[in-house]
Amino acid sequence: MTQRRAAVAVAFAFASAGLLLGAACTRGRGSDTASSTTSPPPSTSTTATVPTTTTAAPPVRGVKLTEVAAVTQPTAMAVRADDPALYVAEKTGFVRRLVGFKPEPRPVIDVSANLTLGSEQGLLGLAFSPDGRFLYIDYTDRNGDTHIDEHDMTAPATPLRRLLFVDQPYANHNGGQLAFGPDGLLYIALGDGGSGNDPHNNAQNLGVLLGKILRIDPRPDGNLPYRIPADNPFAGQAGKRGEIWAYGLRNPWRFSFDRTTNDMWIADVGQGAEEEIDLDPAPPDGGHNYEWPLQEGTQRLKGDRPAGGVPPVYEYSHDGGNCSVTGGYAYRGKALRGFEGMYFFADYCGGKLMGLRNGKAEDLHVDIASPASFGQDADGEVYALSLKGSIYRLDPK
Ligand SMILES: [Ca+2]
Repeated sequence: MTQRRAAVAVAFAFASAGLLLGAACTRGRGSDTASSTTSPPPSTSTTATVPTTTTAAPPVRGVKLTEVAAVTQPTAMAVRADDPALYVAEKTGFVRRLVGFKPEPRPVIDVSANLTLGSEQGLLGLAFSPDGRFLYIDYTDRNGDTHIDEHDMTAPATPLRRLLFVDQPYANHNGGQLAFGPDGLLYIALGDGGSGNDPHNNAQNLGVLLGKILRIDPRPDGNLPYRIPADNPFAGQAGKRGEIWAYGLRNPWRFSFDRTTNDMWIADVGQGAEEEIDLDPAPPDGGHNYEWPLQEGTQRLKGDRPAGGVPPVYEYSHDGGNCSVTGGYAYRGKALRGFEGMYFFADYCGGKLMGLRNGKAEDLHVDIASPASFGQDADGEVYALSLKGSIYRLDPK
């Protein structure tokens, strides 16, 4: 499926360019022989089905970008129930409310005094509780450690409530995505802690939170800041963290749920060679091992494939200037007829908008400067966020 030439020099060049997203940060593996594994498309996935539209209108000719807003270094976007505004996280520590795509002068949240701002650090994610009352943010503090805090939208003067603190051994691979699933629970992305080749083997260690996606009920339980759902895959198992939903991840910077099918899409940033997109088909059942650092994509890195490991549904190499996958959304809006169910993503360095469907990705011939993230509004329309400061809506060409 992919070319297998190591792109170490290219990777280093981009790594020095102030990357946000945890691209290559270590030596290549020389003449490693790639695993013979292939990564077949999920034959039973609901994403393989393209729903027909209810109208007879023809598909649109293509996608173009419309710049709708200008902010500072946007890293994430969210919408809130019964609120027409868009909420944007700025890497520098502000959550902005955009009304009619115009940022309000006062930020909703300001954690700018409590941040480190290395390339993969800062304010990295935000998500609203399904009822819109609470806003959750993910940021790295002055020591580079991860905080996930809760803000009560109905009591804005109340200090942030600390939900989760995770010590980060290195500056890179902090994850950052927050999203509520179709089950109403909060999912949290955490990278492997950083450096290269996951030196502490965090991603395969079910006793630690790094290198995972977590699933929690964020409301407190007595003195406990959150609850662990009893049906989490490792809940109640000795030596394993009950918060863990998925593991074997390097830096799952962005993940999302298909709002129609509930498929879970995970874009896991690769190291020196392969960028990967993983899929937990609906109903997502969790507990899956996405194989990092034993494998990078479908290439052998530190060991054999683990029993029950799940290879990516799509991977691409660093050839041609790619460096770091930015995951997006399966399209469920109305404007882009013919794109229903297509998973939009981009590469942070390559900058091309891509669409994945039925295991195949196509170049949509749209260039985005430094695409750090994507967003989805209440209607399912999708936005691309450029770290250079623009928010673009994906519109019909
Ligand atoms: Ca993997």
